[in-house]
Amino acid sequence: MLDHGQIQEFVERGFVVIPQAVSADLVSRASVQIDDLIAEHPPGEAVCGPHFYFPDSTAVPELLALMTQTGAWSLMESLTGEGSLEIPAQVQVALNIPPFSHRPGGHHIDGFPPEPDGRPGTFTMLAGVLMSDQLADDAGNLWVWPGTHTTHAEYFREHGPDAFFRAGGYPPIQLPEAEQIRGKAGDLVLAHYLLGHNIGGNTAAGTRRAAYFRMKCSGHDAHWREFLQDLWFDYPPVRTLLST
Ligand SMILES: O=C(O)CCC(=O)C(=O)O
Ligand SMILES: [Fe+2]
Repeated sequence: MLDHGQIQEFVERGFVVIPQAVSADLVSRASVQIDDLIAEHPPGEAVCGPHFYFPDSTAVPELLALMTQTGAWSLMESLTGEGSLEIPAQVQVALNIPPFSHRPGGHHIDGFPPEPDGRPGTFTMLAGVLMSDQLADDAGNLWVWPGTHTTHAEYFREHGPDAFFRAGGYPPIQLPEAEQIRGKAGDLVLAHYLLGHNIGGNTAAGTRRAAYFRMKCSGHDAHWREFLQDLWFDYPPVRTLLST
C-alpha cells in the first residue's frame, strides 16, 4: 500500500517515486534479460540518446516480474482499486545512451499516433522501474512537469477529448518548471497517464536504463474519452479520498 503522503503526492503532482520497491535480486535478474535484448539487437556504435525495445511481456518474464512479483502491484492498486489492473501486454526497455546533450523543449503525453483501431493509446498509469542509478540530473533521467495531469484534463474538458488527435501528443498547455526524476536501480516511479513528461539528456558516464509498463484498468479502452476529461475516472480510491 502507498501511504497517505504518497497518495497525496500522486494526486497533487501526478507522480510519486517509491524507493527500493524492487529487490536487488529481481533487478539483477531483469537486467540479464535487458542484456539479452541488447545483445540480440545492439544499438549501432553511433547511437546516442534514446534507444527502446518493446518486447511482448510473455517473452520477458523476468522483466514482467518487476510488476507481478514485487509490491508494485498492490502499490498501484492502492490508487486504482484491488483487482483493477490488467497484466500489460508489452514492456518498454528504455535506454538513454551518452553523450546526449539534449534538453527537452517541452512535454508530451503518450498515445499518439493512435492504435490501428483509431483509439488513442491512452492508459491508466505509467509504472517505471529504474534499472540504473540516476542520482544527479542530466544522467538520462525522465523529465516530468508536475501537476500537468490536472492541466491536461482541464484542456480536454475545454476542447473535447477528440482534441487529442489535433494535439498529436503535445496539448498546448501552460507548463510549470520541469523536474528530473532521480533515484536508484530498484526505485519505482508511478505517473498518471496525463502527466506531461519527456526524454532527457545524458551527459553522465553510463547508459541510463529503465523498464516501463503502461498499466490499464480493465475496461479502460472503452472509456478513453471520459478518462481524458476526468483524470480520476480509473482511480476509485482517489475519488473516494477527494470526496471526503
Ligand atoms: O526514456 C524515458 O525515460 C521516457 C520515454 C518516453 O517518454 C516514451 O517512450 O514515451
Ligand atoms: Fe512518453
